[in-house]
Amino acid sequence: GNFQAGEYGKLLKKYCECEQQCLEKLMNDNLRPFVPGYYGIVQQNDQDYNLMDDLLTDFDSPSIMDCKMGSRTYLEEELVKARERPRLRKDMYEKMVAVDPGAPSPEERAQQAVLKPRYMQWRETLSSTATLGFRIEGIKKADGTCNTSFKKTKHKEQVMKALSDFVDGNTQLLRSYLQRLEELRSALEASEFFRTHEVVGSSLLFVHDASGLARVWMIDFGKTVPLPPPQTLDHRTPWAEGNREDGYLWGLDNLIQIFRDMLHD
Ligand code: 4IP
Ligand code: MN
Repeated sequence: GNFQAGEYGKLLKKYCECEQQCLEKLMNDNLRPFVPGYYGIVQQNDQDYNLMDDLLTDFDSPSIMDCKMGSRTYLEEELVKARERPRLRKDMYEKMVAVDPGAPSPEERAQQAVLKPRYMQWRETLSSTATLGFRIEGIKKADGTCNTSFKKTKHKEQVMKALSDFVDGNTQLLRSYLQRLEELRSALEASEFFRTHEVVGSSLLFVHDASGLARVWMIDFGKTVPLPPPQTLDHRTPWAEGNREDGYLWGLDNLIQIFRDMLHD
């Protein structure tokens, strides 16, 4: 996989230059408390890794949820590439028909393949990414149960049910998460890094345990790229090709509202 066990409390993640650049800059940004601590590149068996904090260390039998943020899950440059040199993806066609045999167009069916942006957009509209600006990717609970079947979790009510199941109906946990999400939003709105980067495919990692400790971190910066200066994003304006908006804060606003609604606040 992408990970190797590091020293105690640390994690080795397969090297990605883009992610390395981001983590380095984030160590000097006000978002630092919301990302894993980063300690540079290390080698093991001829493979490079980024060394970072293992966010689960302080938890006892943690429950974990991965939410992919933003209204777009592929980079604009991937769209350009797919137009200039279209690459037919049989693997993505297979993943598509496994979920919905009726999804491919007649042309896609004939070639038994789809282009990446088409697959990514289909995933976005099937899930809550397109309508809420985030989607649940997976939940692993303390009792060992693991759920990654959220591909069709699209409507607000479905999201609420998944969240409520994740916290086992514990409203104190919902409150702790809500507070942390609001702190994160304030930090994002003040962040120089965030203003100057297109943040795509990045997740929020939710972690809690029976002690009541609940945290949220930003993870996965493999598709987070700097904008050409002086361009900046507000992360709320709807995307139109060329504006590079990613809908990250729009999604976070919606997620926060859902937590509030669950608490009847
Ligand atoms: C995956 O689709 C995810 O979107 C991956 O994103 C993406 O990797 C894969 O693209 C795509 O096949 P499913 O989740 O439906 O399986 P993530 O890494 O954020 O999970 P990229 O490379 O875009 O980050 P390919 O091109 O790597 O297959
Ligand atoms: Mn991810």
